[in-house]
Amino acid sequence: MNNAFNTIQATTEDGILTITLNRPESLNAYNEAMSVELAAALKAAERDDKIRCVVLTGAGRAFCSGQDLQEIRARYDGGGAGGSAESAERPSAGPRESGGGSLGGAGRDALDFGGHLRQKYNPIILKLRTLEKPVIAAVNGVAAGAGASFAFAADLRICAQSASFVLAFVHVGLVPDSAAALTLLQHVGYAKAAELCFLGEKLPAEEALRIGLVNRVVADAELPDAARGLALKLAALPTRAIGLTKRLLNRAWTANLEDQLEYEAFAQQTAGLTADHREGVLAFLEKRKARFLGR
Ligand code: T3D
Repeated sequence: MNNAFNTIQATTEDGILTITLNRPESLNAYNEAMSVELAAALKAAERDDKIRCVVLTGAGRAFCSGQDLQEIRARYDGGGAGGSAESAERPSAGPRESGGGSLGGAGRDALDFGGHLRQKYNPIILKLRTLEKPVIAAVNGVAAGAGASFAFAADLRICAQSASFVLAFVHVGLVPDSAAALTLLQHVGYAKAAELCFLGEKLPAEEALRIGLVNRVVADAELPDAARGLALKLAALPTRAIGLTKRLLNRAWTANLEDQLEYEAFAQQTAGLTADHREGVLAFLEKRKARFLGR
């Protein structure tokens, strides 16, 4: 994996791609450059058969503080990285304020929040959810706003004891995005999802574990090793079967029983033709440990 990145680090070892969001001075706030680099790293993960598990984590004391609010402020001034290429290039229609910070200073086209989500967030969430390899969020500290959404979109969440989640959108007058409302509903149900989104209060890791939002909580110092141990375990399993299982889990939210059963038949047909399926059966019968190759 090419690690010529500025806002993330990407390292591959033992079949595990570890992506570290790396803007610790802003608690790894998500900006234009990070969106491009994260998309590139995930695309590479998708294409590289040697990568059999992805770990997403943060540098410093946070996981990710969500959208870079400095970048949003730049939009008020008619500049910034938001929105479609078209709207970003078009000059602001409204009068400008020197010094910025006021909504009134921006033309409406510069404030293309919907376009910004479609371009910079939605493809990342789709990739995390549809990548046919397991994705672990190793939540090392606070995960706020879309930073929390990224963690919720991962398949598994392992947290440091001091980590927390803050659905911070409400504090800046925005709605949960990057599928947070959907994933939260899936993980914890309506009542808790509504409470977390409406109030935007900090949810500590232990409480997140209690309500089923995260899979494991470990001592802060143990997080890197614990995440690596889990990733190694997953990377040694039949990757194609796990990828197909991910498809089944994703479809199950909207499928009816007949559709799900039919899709399972397709998925099982595909899995049944993999080398790893054969290896699993033979290893069982020969009373030895299976050696899965991800094929
Ligand atoms: O179109 C669109 O783009 C819409 C998309 C929206 C998606 C979203 O994610 S909206 C939500 C954006 N995120 C937030 O509102 C969270 C803002 N941050 C916080 O609420 C707090 O920082 C935390 C709860 C995450 C952590 O609090 P704390 O007390 O541990 O740290 P702090 O002192 O607030 O922050 C430390 C530094 O990081 C500080 O900078 P400084 O003063 O040391 O120079 C702070 O300004 C900076 N920082 C934290 N979050 C962000 C940030 N800078 C830019 N953007 C941030 N999101």
